[in-house]
Amino acid sequence: MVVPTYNESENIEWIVGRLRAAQPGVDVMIVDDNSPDGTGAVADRLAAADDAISVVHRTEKAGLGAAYLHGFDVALKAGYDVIGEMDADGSHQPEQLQRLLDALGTADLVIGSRYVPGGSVVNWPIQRLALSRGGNLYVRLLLGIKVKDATAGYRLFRRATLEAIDLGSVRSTGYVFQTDLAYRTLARGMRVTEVPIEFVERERGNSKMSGQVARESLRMITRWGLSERRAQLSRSRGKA
Ligand SMILES: Nc1nc2c(ncn2[C@@H]2O[C@H](COP(=O)(O)OP(=O)(O)OP(=O)(O)O)[C@@H](O)[C@H]2O)c(=O)[nH]1
Ligand SMILES: [Mg+2]
Repeated sequence: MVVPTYNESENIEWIVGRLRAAQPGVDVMIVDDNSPDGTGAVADRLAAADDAISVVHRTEKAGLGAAYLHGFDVALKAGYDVIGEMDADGSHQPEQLQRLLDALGTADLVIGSRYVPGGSVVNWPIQRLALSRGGNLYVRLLLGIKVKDATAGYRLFRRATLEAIDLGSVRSTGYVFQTDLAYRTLARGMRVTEVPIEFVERERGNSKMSGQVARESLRMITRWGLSERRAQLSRSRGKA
């Protein structure tokens, strides 16, 4: 599991401890963007005490997408067959990882979803829920995909999936990165399965969600949606 961190010193030991307890067979890679709050040093201490934990230190905050691309690259080179994503703030419960693992048998990408039956969000203000639901609706309409929670960040990828989706050409850095990867997986004809999770709002530390991150999402989804429509149009002209 790749766990990106930026200023999660209050959370990282707690969440990694829970993950190691819930899934002793799963290795953990913390990817820290030189957090000013010292998260990187806490991560180093955890890694020194447990061979299943490793740390990738990056020089500056460059967004969630960039951190994941770096982590995936290291994990692919290390030979892992299944590579996952999980937030460090407690929103993704390690005790529910088994649900994602169970679904992997028939999927190329498994998404822990808030918006399929049985999924839920705990402690989100109505505005935050509206932004997330609205964003997902926009994604479904513009991209024409059926995924209910395309922005979710609790995931498992098969190695073959990450190898197929051309990570070198990914440009998204904020949360739209998640949508980008789901969209690329579907475009390759690969199977995406959603399993319900209970997403819990962070109790400690600060959100990195920002207007800039939201604007990047809107801009890129619109751009992909328009080129999808153009491709459909030229396909139907070709048939006519
Ligand atoms: N390495 C790295 N990690 C990041 C970056 N931005 C966010 N993260 C991590 O990505 C995960 C998700 O970010 P959050 O700030 O929790 O975003 P969020 O879940 O939408 O916001 P909240 O609802 O407030 O929790 C957390 O583990 C963050 O520490 C970044 O630029 N670099
Ligand atoms: Mg969070």
